[in-house]
Amino acid sequence: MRNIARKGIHYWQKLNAANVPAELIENGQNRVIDASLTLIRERAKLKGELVRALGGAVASSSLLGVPLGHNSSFLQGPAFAPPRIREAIWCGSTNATTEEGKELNDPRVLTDVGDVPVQEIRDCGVDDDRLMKIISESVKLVMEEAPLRPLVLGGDHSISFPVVRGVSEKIGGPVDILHLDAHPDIYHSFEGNKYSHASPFARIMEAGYARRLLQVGLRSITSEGREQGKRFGVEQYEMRTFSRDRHILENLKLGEGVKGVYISLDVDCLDPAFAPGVSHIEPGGLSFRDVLNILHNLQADVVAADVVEFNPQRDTVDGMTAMVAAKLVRELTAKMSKMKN
Ligand SMILES: [Mn+2]
Repeated sequence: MRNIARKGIHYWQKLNAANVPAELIENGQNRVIDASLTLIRERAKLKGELVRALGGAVASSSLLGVPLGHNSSFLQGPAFAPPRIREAIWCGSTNATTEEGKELNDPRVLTDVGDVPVQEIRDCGVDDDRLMKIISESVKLVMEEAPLRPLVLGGDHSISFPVVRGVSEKIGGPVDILHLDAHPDIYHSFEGNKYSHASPFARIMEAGYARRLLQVGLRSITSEGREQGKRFGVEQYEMRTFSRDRHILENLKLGEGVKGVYISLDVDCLDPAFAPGVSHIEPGGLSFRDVLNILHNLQADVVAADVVEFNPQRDTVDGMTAMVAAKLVRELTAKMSKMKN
């Protein structure tokens, strides 16, 4: 399972394949990529048409899975998260109403456009520069179908860079980002990988895709993490001062002067007591209610969001963290989706 990155024909050059024309591989890759984007485009189109025909929605969440785990520095299990989260969203043990009363089985509140077929694309030898572009493109295809707004299911945290890039390019300017995480994920690069799950916010900030970046829940931060934070003007809220900062964080107003707000939710922002199914267990985190208080009280026009780093291979046998990740998705859905008054 840990070797999913090495399946397929990534290393076909090493196979003494000099006689295989590069064109043959390239044409095949193009066909697979076209087919992948076509499926997302057509599903988004249908869901957009349905929501518009029903009428009344000004913003509507649509799930987009990005089952990618190979940019993790430790475990790759987040690649298997999207189907587990979907299963938990619709689990019969609870109802389909969010805490503030939105009905998830109303397509004007929540639809699903499926997954970017990450493993299938990588299996064809497509590299990360191109894969990241496909992810950005998929996000734009969802946004093309207003009032749909992408709610992305990771995947490791590396996906936030291409997702935010897609969002920013589509709305034509930077977003404000609320990022909940034990880690700042802002290393210039990690173990030589600029797309590492420890680096998405360095890529986002250097490209100017975010105006403000607020990081909340931090408790595993190195001196490089702090320096990079200063360099990019990041507002870093650490857990050690959470009791002091609580009042600010539970009364946030974001997005004034920009075209939208993005929320990136790493499941490990939560204390492992609430969410054991993550790759990087880091004690001393937020409670589930802390996170909900921050989200519920946030004043913002949330244009897109992600929930990342849930690792089903580390979950309890009864899938407790899957339910936790699913509830984060449900409450984010409620935050994003809006009906006409
Ligand atoms: Mn993290």
